Amino acid sequence: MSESIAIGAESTSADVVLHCGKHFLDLSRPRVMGILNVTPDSFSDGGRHNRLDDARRHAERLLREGAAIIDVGGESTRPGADAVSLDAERERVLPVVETLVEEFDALVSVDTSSPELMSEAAAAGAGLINDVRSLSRPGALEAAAGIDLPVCLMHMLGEPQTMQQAPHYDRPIEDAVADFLRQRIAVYEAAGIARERLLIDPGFGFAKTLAHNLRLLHRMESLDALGLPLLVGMSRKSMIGRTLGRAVDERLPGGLALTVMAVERGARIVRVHDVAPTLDAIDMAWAVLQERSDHE
Ligand code: 8Y4
Repeated sequence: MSESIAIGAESTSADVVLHCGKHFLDLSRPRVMGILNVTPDSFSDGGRHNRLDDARRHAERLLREGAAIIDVGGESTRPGADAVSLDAERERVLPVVETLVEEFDALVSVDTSSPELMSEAAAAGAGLINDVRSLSRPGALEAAAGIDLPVCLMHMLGEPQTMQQAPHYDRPIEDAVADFLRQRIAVYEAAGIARERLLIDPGFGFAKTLAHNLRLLHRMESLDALGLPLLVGMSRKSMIGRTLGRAVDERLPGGLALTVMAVERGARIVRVHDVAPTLDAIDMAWAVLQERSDHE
């Protein structure tokens, strides 16, 4: 019988356990983050109670299908979407965070750029901060530093409203993204946010052309060099729509292919709409990848 000897982990970000408030998130294998939009363009617009009811029902399904995290967002970051006031965002997001924490004991991630909402969501029991603007709003760094939760640091240039107006990089996209993340990590650390609290995300679809997005996924292993757990969000995005010529509701198979490629390149959290099929794709890919780490 041949012996397999476990040698040190190949990836520096492997075997991390993130401390997310009262939850521990074991990233020794890839996990699924389920998307819960509470924007007016999602679900019913039949007032507060219906909205909360719809959010609760959808979250229950995401959790039942195996999501480890629920990402709750109240601002649409689609190019061209209207800016949302703090009051409107707060009123959409906070009741949902409270409900998911109280009723389901869920690990909730709050998708916001607002420092006030970060603090309030943390007080309501959220376990992770997901800011696509990487704490660039005034007061956001300080707010996040004052909250003892992990923070996802995502690459984007400019604002969601305008970021897709001819994005251009003078260097290979993966180098530009890695440098941006490196610089931001230094800023975060200087502000008192420990490296151990950080996740990194290449920001697929944010200030990137189709060619940028495809290349960035292909070269994503170069971001692993930063030694932090990698989160990716590609679910239903236009990189699938443009490549395959598919409408938003026809992008799942394309998304599953991207998920498998991301997991193979080190992704430890995949942010998606379709949890059950994504988890199957991840579990299948992961089973094959065990052969790599066991026998190298
Ligand atoms: C169809 C459906 C077309 C959704 C586009 C979209 C990311 C993220 C978003 C991401 C992290 C989106 C909040 C954009 N994307 N957070 N948030 N990473 N960390 N667009 O890639 O889903 S919103």
